[in-house]
Amino acid sequence: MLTLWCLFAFVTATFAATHEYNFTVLWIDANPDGVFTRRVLAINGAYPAPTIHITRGDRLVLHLTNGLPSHNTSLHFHGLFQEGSNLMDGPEMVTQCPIPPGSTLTYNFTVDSQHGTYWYHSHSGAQYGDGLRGVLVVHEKKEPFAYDEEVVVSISEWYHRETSDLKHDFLSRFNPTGSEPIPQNVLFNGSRNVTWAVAVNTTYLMRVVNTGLFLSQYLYIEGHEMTVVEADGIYVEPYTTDMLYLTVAQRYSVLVKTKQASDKNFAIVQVMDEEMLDSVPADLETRGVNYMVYDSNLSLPHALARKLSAFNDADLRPRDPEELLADPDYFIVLDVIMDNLGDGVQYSFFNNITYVAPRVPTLYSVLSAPEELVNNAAIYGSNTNAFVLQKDEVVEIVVNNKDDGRHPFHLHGHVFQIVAKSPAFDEPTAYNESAHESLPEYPMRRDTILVESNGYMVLRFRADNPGVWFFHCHVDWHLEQGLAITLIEAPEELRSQQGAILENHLEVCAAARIPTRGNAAGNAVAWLDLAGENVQPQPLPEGFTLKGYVALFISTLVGLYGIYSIYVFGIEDVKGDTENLQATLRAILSEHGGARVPPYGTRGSGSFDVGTST
Ligand SMILES: [Cu+2]
Repeated sequence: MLTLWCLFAFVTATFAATHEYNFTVLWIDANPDGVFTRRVLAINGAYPAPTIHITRGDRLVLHLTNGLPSHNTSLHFHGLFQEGSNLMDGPEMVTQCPIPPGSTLTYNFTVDSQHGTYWYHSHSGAQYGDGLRGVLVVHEKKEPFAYDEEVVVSISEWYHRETSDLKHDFLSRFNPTGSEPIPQNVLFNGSRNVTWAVAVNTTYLMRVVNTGLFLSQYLYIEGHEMTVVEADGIYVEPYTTDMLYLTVAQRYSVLVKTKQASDKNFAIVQVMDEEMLDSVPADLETRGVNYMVYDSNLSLPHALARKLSAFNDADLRPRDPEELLADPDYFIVLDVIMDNLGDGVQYSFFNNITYVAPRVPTLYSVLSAPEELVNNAAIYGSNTNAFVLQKDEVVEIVVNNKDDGRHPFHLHGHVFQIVAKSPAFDEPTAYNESAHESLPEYPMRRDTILVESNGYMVLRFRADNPGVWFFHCHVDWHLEQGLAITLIEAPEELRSQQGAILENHLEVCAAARIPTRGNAAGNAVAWLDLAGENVQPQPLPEGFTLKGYVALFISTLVGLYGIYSIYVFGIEDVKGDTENLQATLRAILSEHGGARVPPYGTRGSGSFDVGTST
């Protein structure tokens, strides 16, 4: 047995490769949509960011240097489980400190149990929308589907303004309805009007990723069908469709078979999900048209408008079916609402808590806490929406969307089973277990899923991956508004697995002046004392505050004074008019032989009497 194990270790060590990258993030000027030149985030001076290809079992070592003058950064590898490497997951203040300008942080991990299409992006607010995002493909030595060539496609929306400016205006009391910034365009592989030269009679594996930060998109190729074979890293039974719908962060791999003849070129059309926009400006181009080119001597087609539709991803069937996780041990029921707090800004809430980052990254709190307190959610703060899970528990997350917008939710460190997913409703409709007679026997799994307007969804997973994992809306405007919870999964196992924080990570925190020990308030002495922790703003006051009463009193006084002024000056005018009129009348009458007109005021103020003529 030992010999066998040694042989296995030898084989793995021989064939597993290490891919090492040095990425320096910088601003450069670029014009991705061909309309407007602006600063974009580039890696080593190049935009768009490169696609990383590795094979399952390989190690990825990525040294990320922040070359920006004034913004922090970070990197998350979306969809990767980071089994045993939670410190490498990337979201700032969850598993690491933000990387300040001039600092370098090394991400170093292996991908042992996953294959398929993933992506990497900054996890510092909405920053990746400026360009710090790329595709990451984990190849399998032998894929379970046949194809001739592979092509990677990223789609996203694009803004002409930088995300930090947009965020400033978005999270503002001057935007009390929380209207999300409206993008100017859609991009295809970081550009527009892209041409893709294809060969006849060829099967392409097209890996599609929505690397946007806000809008879902529809995608179709005129005259061609697409056979879905992978969703979010899960190989699925082939499912043929003529249109894809991808929320931000979702991925599909599709097989596209080209035609026998090259007598025509075809449009590849991407369309924004307009329903996610609060308003659609008349001049907004919601489509992007790219081209599948069979023959470059032939003209490019005009794309026709199509009825947009999305298949239900819960109907996909994993190629390696996993039985429904029955009888959950731990239930998390989350109600989504949007509301304004006392500063006038609109926030997003899970159960009336809007996520506010702690003073110490939550993973570091787990690693530095006294043993007896690691299971106590209180030390992780009152505004981080922290839930402590025990190893191997079956966890059920119910999301009841009481908002009339669509939200794509993402869980770090896992794929979840889609146990229930409702359609959209006119009025908020919460999950009601008794309304579901049967649950799927072998549910679809993925890591990012859309909850419909006023609808609900039910997700389950086994807490078998110790770590601090974020669960949040991937519309980054909503994440900026606080739509996130923190799962602290198997903290005791996590501590023995991760050990100490790496020296390099401590250096980054020191440079960012962020403590690496203590509870959410940074208190490493009195662990249950959270004085000084970051909290959400006070609620909007109910009824009148003292300030309100003072304002009411003053405005009442001003109002009364106004009425008094109208009375005084208004009557004076009338008086003047009356006197003038009487004087005119007297003049006319005296010209015509005279008549008696009493002087003004003798019949009472404000009235007059012309008298009787003689
Ligand atoms: Cu959202």
